Amino acid sequence: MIVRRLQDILNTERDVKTETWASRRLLLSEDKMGFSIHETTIFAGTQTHIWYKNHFEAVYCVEGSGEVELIPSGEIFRIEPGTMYALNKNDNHFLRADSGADLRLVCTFNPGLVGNEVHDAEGVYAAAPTEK
Ligand code: 9YT
Repeated sequence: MIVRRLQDILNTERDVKTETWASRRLLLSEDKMGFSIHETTIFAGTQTHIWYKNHFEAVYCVEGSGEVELIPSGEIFRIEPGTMYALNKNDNHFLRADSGADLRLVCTFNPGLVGNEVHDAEGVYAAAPTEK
């Protein structure tokens, strides 16, 4: 059994930060579960372009509020505590956190992330190597 606590991975290599978010990677591909789980903070008032062409991601909001805008349709979905969204079509989108408070999300990826991924210029994470 694997037990990990957020406090144990803060400021380690499993704590990946960019200008608009911090992702605490609790479970990764190397844990051999077939998916990964992260606690992600999207910083208040920011916008991130995301397009996971190589992964499916499901996201559950536990704190804060914001919105997802699909590209190119412009359709907007409000995100607040209790909302789950799943990018089952590798949906290209903007993720925005409202100003005033950070957005706190639990994110799961299939296939699991290796651990050091950050978005490239197109909002993509590189394909994970095949799990052994
Ligand atoms: C919701 C989302 O995809 N945010 C960007 C970071 C990502 N969740 C991650 O790597 O944990």
